[in-house]
Amino acid sequence: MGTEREDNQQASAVDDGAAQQDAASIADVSVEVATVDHTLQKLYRKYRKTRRKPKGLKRLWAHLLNVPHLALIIAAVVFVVVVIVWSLLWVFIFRRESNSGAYFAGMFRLANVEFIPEYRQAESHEFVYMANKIQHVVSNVYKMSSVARLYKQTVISDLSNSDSGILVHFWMVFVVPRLKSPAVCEECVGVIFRDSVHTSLRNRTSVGYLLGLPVDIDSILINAVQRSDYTSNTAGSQCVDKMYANLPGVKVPLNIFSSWGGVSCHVKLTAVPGSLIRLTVNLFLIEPSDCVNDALTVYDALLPMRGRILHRLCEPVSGSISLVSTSNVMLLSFRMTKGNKTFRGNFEAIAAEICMSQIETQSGSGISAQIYSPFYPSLLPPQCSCTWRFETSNSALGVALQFQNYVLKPKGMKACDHGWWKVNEVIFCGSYVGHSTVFRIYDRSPEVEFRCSSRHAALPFQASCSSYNISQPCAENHFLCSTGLCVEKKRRCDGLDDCQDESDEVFCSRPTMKCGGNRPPHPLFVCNGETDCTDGRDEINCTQETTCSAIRYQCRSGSCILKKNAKCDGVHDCEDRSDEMDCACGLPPTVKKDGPERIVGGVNSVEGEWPWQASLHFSGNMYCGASVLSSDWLISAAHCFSKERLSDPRYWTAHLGMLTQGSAKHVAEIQRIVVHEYYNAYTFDYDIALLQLKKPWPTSLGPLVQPVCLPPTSHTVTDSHRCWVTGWGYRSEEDKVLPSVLQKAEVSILSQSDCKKRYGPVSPRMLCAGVPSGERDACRGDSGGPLSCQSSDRGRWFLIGIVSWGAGCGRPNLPGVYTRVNKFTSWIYNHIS
Ligand code: 4AZ
Repeated sequence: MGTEREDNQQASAVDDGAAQQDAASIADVSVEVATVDHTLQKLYRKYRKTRRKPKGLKRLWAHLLNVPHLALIIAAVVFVVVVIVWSLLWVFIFRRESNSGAYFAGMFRLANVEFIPEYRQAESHEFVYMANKIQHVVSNVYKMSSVARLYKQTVISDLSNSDSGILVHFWMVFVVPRLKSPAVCEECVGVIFRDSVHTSLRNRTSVGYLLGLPVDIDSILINAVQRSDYTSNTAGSQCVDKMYANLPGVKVPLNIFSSWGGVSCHVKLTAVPGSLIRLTVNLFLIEPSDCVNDALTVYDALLPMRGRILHRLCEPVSGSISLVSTSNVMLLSFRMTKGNKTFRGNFEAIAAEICMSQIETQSGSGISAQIYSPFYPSLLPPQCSCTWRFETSNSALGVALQFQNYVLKPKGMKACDHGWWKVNEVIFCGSYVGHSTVFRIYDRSPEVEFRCSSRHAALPFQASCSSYNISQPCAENHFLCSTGLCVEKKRRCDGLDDCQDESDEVFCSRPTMKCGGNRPPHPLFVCNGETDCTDGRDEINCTQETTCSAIRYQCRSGSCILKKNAKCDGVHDCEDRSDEMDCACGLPPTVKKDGPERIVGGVNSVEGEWPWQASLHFSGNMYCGASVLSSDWLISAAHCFSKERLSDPRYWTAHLGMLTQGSAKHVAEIQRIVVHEYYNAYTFDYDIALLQLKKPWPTSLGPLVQPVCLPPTSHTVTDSHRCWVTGWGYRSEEDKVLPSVLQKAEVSILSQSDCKKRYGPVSPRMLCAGVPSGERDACRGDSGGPLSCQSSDRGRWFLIGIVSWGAGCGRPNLPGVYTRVNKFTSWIYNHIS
C-alpha cells in the first residue's frame, strides 16, 4: 500500500496519459471531420481503452476526477440540490403564502334554549354536545354558500346565559388563495348567515330555525379579526382566563397579572343572567405607546370584536375609573409588549339602571336636584335610556339644567354621536365641551328623555337642576349668554370670553383707545406690547403683580403680571425669571431669502426658514402638516387622525427638516397620537392632536429642526405681528398636483366677530386668518400645519394657529380657520411634560 502522496502521483500519471490520448483524439477529430461515425467509433474505442487502464476503485476515482467529468458531476449535483431546495420552498413557504387565512369572530343568541351551568366548562360533555350541534349548523350554512370552497371551520368558543336563551360566541376560519379575488369580505360573511336565518323565519318573530336551532336574527354580529386574535384566544394560548360574578353587588378582585409573562392575555368575565358588569380599574401600569400593540381593550362581548369595543386604555391609570357593559359578559384583552404589567381592579354584577325619576324644582335660585348619566361616575355605556319628569311650582318658572362639561344643541342632519335628547318632543344632540353650560327649558313641567348614542363608552355627565323665571332668566344687571350662563352686564365687550362661547363679545364696536380721563384703557390695549396712548400709559407698570385672568401672564410661581406676551421676549418680567426659561424655540437660523417666485397665493420657502414645520405621511403619502414642539413631540390637527386607520400611529411618519418633499433630513416614526378628548368631527371644535415620536430627533439636526414657541394663554396677536401659514398643501381649490417645495403665505388675523360674520358659529377655540381677496390661504394638505406669528423683526416665532378648515381655498371673504393654540396651552403641557 503506497502513501497518499504516491497514490496522488500515480493518479496524476494516469491523468497525464489520458490527457495525452484525449488530445490525440481531438486532433483526429479535426482531420477526419467528414467521417463522423468512424471517428465516434474510434473515440469510443479509445475511451474504452483509457477506461480499462486504471485498475479497480482507484482507477475509477482517478477517472472521475478527470476535469470534464468533474464539471459534469458538479453540474448534476447542483441541479439536484436546486430542485430539492425549490421543492421544499414551494411546499413550506410559497404554498403556505399563497393561501392565507381569513378569521372572523361572531356571536348570536339562541332563543328559548335553557342554559345549564355545565355549558361554562368547555370540557364538559354538555358543552361539547351543544357546541358540535351549533358548529354543524353554522358549517352547513357556509358549505352551502358562495364561499363554500374557502370555508374551513367554525369553532364554538363560549356559551353564556343570556335573557331566556344562550349567547353563542364563535370563531370562523376561511382559507383564501392569495391571488384569488374577491377575498371573503366581512359584510358577505354576515349577510350569508343572516340570509339563512331570514329564509327560515316564520310568523313575525326574529327567531329563525336553522336545522332546528332557534337563532335570533337581531343578535347576529360577525367581525373580521386578526390571525393573532384567533391564535391568542383559542386552544393552546398561554393566557385565557374565565371569571364569574355569581352574586350581584359582590366585587370580584382582578389582580391577576403580576405574574403574567406573555404579550397577549384575555380575561372573560361573566355575571349572573340579567345583570350587567361594572369593571373598576384602580391601577393600571402601561408604557404609553401606540394604543395598538400596548393597550387594554375592553369588549362588550366575550371575543375581541371591533363592533363591540367598550373602551381602550393606553395610558397609565392611577385614580379609579369604571365602565359598564350592556349585557352580562365582558372581555378584557391585554396586549402589552413593553414594561411592567400591573393591573389592579375588580368587577361586579350590577342591575340595569332604571333611570326614570320625577323631580320637583323649588322656586328661588337654589339648586333643587341633580341628574346623573346612568351608572355615574362610571363611563356611559353605548346603550342606555333615561327619562326625567320635572315639575316647577308655577307656570312662570322653567327648568334650568347646568352641565359641567356638556352642551345640548338642536339636532341637525347628522346623527347624535354623544347622546340623544328629546325635550318636550324636540330632539337635541349632546356633545362634550371644556366649560359649563346651562340648558334652559321654557316649560314648567317638561319631560326630558336621554339615550346613550356613542359607539364606545363615553364620558359621564352630571347636571344641577333648578327653576328660573322664564320672563327674566338672569338676575338684575346680568346678561344671558348663548351657553345659558348669566354674566354681569359690565363684562360685555370687555375683551374676555365670560360666556365661554364669546356671546358676550359679539356685536361690540371695536374698542376705541381712550387715553384721557380717569378711566383705565380697555383691557385689550393694556400691556399688549404696543404703545397705544401717546403718553404711553397703557404700557406702564406691566410687570407689577396683579390678579390672574386669561389675559394676564402667569409666572411659574403662580403670580400674574399685566404684560400679555411676557414669554421668551428677552426681558425678565417675572420675579422668578420663569418667563425666560425654556426658550429654545422659534428662532430660525438666519436664512437667505429666495427671489419673489410667486406660486398661487404663496411663495417657495427657503431651507431652514420654518424649522418647526413637519410633513406627516400616512402609509407613505403626504397627508397633513405638523409643528415641532420639542425633541419628541409634534402638534397637529385632530381631524388628520379621526378615522379608524388614521388613528393608528404605525401608519404615520413625520418628515423633519425638509424643504422639498422627499429630501427630509430626518424621518421619524410615531409612537402615539393623542387626539383631544372633546374633538367634534362635525363642528371641528377642539381640532388639536399631539404626536409623540418613537425616538427624539438627533440634536445634530440643530438649525434645520427646531421647536416653535408655544404661546401662553395670555398671548395676544396685534396688528404689528407678522403671521405666515406654511405647508405642502394644494395651491388652489382646483389644483391636482401638490407642490414639492414648502410654500409660505403671509396672512392677517381677523377679529373673532369678523370671523363669525363670514362663517356664523365659530367656537372660541377657532381663529380666522387670511386676506380679503382670499388670494393667500391654506388648502387641503396643509391641515395640521402651523400658523406662525412673530412680534418683531428679530422676535421669536409663536405657534398661534393650526390649519383646521375653511370654505374652499382662496375664496374672497372666506378666510382659513385655524385652531386657536393659546386656548390649549395647559392641555398641551399636561401631555408633553
Ligand atoms: C382642508 O381640507 C382645508 N382654506 C384646510 C384649510 C382650508 C380649507 C380646507 C382653508 O384640509
